[in-house]
Amino acid sequence: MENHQRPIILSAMQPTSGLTIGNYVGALQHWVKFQTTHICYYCVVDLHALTVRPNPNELRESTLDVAAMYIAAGVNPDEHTVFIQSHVPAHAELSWVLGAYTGMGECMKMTQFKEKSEKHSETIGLFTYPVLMAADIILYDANLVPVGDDQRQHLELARNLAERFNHYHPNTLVVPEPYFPPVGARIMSLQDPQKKMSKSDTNQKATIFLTDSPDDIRNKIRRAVTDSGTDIRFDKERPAVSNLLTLYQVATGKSASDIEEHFTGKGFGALKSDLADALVELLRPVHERYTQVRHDKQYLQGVIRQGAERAHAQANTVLRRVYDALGLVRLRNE
Ligand code: AQP
Repeated sequence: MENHQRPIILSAMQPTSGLTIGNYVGALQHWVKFQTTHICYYCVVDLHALTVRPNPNELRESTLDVAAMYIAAGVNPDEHTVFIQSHVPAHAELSWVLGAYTGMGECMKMTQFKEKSEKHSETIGLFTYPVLMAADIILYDANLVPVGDDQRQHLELARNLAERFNHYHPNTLVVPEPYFPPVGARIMSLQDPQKKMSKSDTNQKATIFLTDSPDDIRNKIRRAVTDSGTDIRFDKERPAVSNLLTLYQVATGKSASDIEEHFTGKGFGALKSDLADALVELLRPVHERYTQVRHDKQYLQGVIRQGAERAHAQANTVLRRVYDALGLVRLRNE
């Protein structure tokens, strides 16, 4: 196995549409922080998005939207690798190998498989999605995978598959560790606090997109559902208010106790108005950079071309190691 100086990170998002404040809080903002301590691979997983059969023109656009948003949020593509999954065929190849080590029951019990099968057709793509995700991670010898709480089961499978493969073929794969953020690991829908905020939610009022205008943000926060009762504090029994407070905590960086003190004696109107202001400020620089990057087609193409080359080199090293361990025959000059 290669001996890198810094530990390696792999994480990714699906270009099923533009990114949400949930994606930002649960993952993207942490990707940015890890850049000083890790070697980072940040991927746009377009092959995963195929599982919900997106419109081709929309997929083409949103793949570039998501790559541009990584950079706008602060990912540095000069020092780290920003790439598109379909540009590196090794993802699909390793996924096939790992499929031979995955039990049917392991995929069957995945919550996302059950939920998405209800919304879309029940397909082999949705069923084997977590195996492809394991391949995404394992291909880069990733030590750490920063993700939101909804990815807990998928990460567990990736770890199990790496360990199982190593049991049959010792010292071949790095077993990845998940990183779940201490605050905001699961941001909930603004319209139904029992449901995770999702970029593919059909109710536009439920989700704040990173590209939403300040007016849109203010409107969506104003219309967000609240719980019964009037006091404003973190409380598991009152998930709507807790969700708004969590967003406020992330946007301001204040402690939970300072926030509760700040809102003592105030009503939902004050919470919503302060939260909307804080989110608008949080996203203002992201908006500005996004507009620049997304419109600079040549720059973006350069980033993903360079990313594809770097990712390809790393992924092929690991894939070759796997093929050798499995006994697949090399061509003479390889
Ligand atoms: N609501 C959320 N709160 C915190 N983190 C979240 N993530 C997603 N939603 C939230 C994290 O964002 C990363 C990228 O997610 P993904 O693109 O792989 O797909 P997902 O988890 O299925 O996210 P969405 O937004 O719900 O997408 P769709 O609607 O396409 O299924 C992951 O780290 C995820 O945990």
